[in-house]
Amino acid sequence: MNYNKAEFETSAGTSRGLLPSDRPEVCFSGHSNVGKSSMINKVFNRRSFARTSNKPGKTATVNFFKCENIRLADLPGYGFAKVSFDERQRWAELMEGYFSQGRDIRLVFQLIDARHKPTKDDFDMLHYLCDNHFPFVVVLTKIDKLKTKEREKNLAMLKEEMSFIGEVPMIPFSAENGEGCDVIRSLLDEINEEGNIQ
Ligand SMILES: Nc1nc2c(ncn2[C@@H]2O[C@H](COP(=O)(O)OP(=O)(O)OP(=O)(O)O)[C@@H](O)[C@H]2O)c(=O)[nH]1
Ligand SMILES: [Mg+2]
Repeated sequence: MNYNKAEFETSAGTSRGLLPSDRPEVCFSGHSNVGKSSMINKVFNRRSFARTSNKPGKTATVNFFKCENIRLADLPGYGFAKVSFDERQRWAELMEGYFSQGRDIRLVFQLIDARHKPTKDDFDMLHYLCDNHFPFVVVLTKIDKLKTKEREKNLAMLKEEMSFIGEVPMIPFSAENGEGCDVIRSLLDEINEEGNIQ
């Protein structure tokens, strides 16, 4: 896939604003601040294609991008405590809408911070993906922040904590130094080629 061909499509703040699902789609899910937008920027070689921030809760909308045959959805993060009740309701409506519309979701990139145990929200999301048979891979973000020893220890801990996902791949990733980018691109390339056949 030619990664330079990616372009921003639109942002949706409510489920009614979501684009119709008319092409193979991948999405980026995870806790607020885990690195979803940074990952998109790294994979697509852009500095601020998807907006990123130090402040959790930066992405409050579903942001759609397309590249050749596929569509990408940068999802707003979960687990951010300091938002109002109304804002949380809006988030829930948007995300429930996104996952229940029967969209042509070919792969969910489920991001988990490589430095910590998954949160309760992470576990809820992983169970949701398993129970509803969404195809997904786990991306372990911010791996550059771990020294070799810590890295080995954490990878073993994360494998153990998430053993219920079975054979689902866990991909160490860094938006800082690009580790794991090639694996992510080969997954995207495969889906892009599937999109060509139709
Ligand atoms: N060192 C390091 N920092 C990272 C990495 N990925 C993201 N960050 C930093 O983590 C912060 C949050 O990144 P975002 O990409 O905005 O996170 P997000 O998941 O999109 O967050 P929301 O939009 O709030 O859901 C930023 O300060 C990034 O620079 C990484 O792989 N390594
Ligand atoms: Mg974001």
